[in-house]
Amino acid sequence: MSEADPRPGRATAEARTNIALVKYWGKRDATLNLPAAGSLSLTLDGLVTTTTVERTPGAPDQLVLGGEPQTGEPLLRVSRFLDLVRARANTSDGARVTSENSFPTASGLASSASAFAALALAATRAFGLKLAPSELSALARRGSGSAARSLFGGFVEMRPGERPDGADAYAEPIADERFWPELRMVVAVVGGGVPKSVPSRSGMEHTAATSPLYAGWLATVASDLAAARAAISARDLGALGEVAERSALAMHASALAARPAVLYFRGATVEAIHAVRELRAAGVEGYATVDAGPHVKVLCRESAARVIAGRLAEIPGVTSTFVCAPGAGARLRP
Ligand code: 2P0
Repeated sequence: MSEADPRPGRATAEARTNIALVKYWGKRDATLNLPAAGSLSLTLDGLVTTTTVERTPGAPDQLVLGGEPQTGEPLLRVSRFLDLVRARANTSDGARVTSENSFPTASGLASSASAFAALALAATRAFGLKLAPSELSALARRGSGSAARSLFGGFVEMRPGERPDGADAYAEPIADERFWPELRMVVAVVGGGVPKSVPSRSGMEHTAATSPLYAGWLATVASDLAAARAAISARDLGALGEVAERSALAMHASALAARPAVLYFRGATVEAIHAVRELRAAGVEGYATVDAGPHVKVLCRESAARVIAGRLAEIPGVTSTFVCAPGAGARLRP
């Protein structure tokens, strides 16, 4: 996070999305949004949310997303988040929040991670607060669990914490975006026009409440985190990729066993995972991960990214592909 000092009462921040290599799936406290276990992610370049927060004393909160004024649930969620900032800043001022994504919302990649990370940074500054990185991350977590990670660049680990108040549940950087510069994430967007999937928040709650495999999923996290940390420090793509692929598939296995099942895969999702494994067997090294939607993301080196993206683009149902490098953490903009 940079130290630029914006005009008082107004601040603009940008944040990038992140993809978890060891997934977050389930909470220990829904009110404070405390995760049941840790997670570990890579922040991506290219998928950027830019958010401006302007204090509007005496006026209600307003939210404009991509030029469109918002009402209902999106505005309420932002307003509830701003309440946390107002309580800390000891004010009742409203705010006008204007947010833009650098990527098309219709791509299905719009992310609460970059959104709440940018909002946390811009809102605290607009309201005159200067929080330590861990405090800012814990605050962003209240908006969205994955947002706690997007405050930092490169590899980031989320600590689930133990305290009931969540003060120790925040993310910390492990290695920044320059640590492993040849690393890439190929993103294969599956299905323009596919019906909207179950939001991750309700998908994880339902899985934790009903899946007989949920305990088994949780039992994988601690050892996967340790293996991922070791693989990162050794810059060992094979070891890190294996962890990423198995963590994603174990998360989805727990969701598939929920009653009724939470099924995020489309046909093209499965075909893309097969293609990644076949390419790998043929010497083109990549490892697949899938979040709460149908898209497939492939961890690989820059030297393999074009071949992997080209192969995935051939799969019917894959509507676009692009390649992301490791990205920087959230920062204020002048
Ligand atoms: C992750 N996901 O680790 C996992 C894997 C989706 C699948 O974090 O309820 O939107 O706002 O804390 O952050 C998405 O969950 O959930 C997510 P909330 P969030 O990236």
